[in-house]
Amino acid sequence: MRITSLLSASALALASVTAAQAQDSSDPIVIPTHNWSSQIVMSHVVGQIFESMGNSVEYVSTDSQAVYESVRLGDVTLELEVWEGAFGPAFEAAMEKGGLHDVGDHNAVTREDWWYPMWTKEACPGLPSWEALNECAALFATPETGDKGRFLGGPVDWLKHDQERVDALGMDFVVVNAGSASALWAEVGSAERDRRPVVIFNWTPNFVEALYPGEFVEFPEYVDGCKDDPAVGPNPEMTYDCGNPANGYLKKAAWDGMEEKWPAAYATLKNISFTNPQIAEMAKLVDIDELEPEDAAAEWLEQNEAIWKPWVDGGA
Ligand code: TMO
Repeated sequence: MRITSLLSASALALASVTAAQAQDSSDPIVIPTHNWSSQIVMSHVVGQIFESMGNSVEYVSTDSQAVYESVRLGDVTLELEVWEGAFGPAFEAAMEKGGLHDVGDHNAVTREDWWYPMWTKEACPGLPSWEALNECAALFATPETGDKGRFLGGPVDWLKHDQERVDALGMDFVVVNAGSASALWAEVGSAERDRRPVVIFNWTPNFVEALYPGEFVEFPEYVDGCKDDPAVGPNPEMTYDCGNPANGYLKKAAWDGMEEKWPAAYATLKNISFTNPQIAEMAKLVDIDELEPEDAAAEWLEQNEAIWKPWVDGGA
């Protein structure tokens, strides 16, 4: 009798501790959005998951490099797409200062680099080697770039250091930065009509792979140090003489204070893991199907309950 009541008393105490821990703050969880579609849709997918758990959520559109400083300071709560190629250095620098941490990887392999639609290779058959691309530079010349080839890079905040790479490898190319991701897709679309050779910045997972067969240019392989140590890579005097990682990570990051303030949402965030096809699908819902990001997220959640519901139920 005594043992039973003792047991149930401690079971009760345990239950109430668990309940107290699972109580999330009513303050909004602040989720940053950037300038490419999968990240915006994924942010709304996760935001709507948090709302389904009773949390309140606020979205802020932010610079994709400066966001790591904002997460570190707790001004925004988390970041859902930390791409190794574009954001690895900013993420790692912020972690060294302290205030944010790695909440684990998505089940995805990423690559971000110079890319061409397949018809380009008919005009420049030595592709995908970067040396072959460079020998074909004149094929990519435009009035804007004179006798050099034009490489259409992404918006500047993705900080790809393309010009440094062109300089370090002695390439006959001029880097032009697109104002938006959609300007990249417009370039491929207009080149398709007369099968004009183009080389642009692209990445995977993305919707593009379903629409245009293509390949990444093969640069000298990425190795640690090539972005900051001149001695590393084929040019002993310059940095950035390599491609981006061909098997890059895609991580989630959170403000260190998130777990204490929103323990249930944090537990769910830890469980969240999207795959390459799921991420490409999120981009497709906006870039091909032309849904608004909120609606794309709602649609994704409706079609994929079996994937995300266990992240919530198993989350506490
Ligand atoms: C960061 N991005 C996926 C656009 O390369």
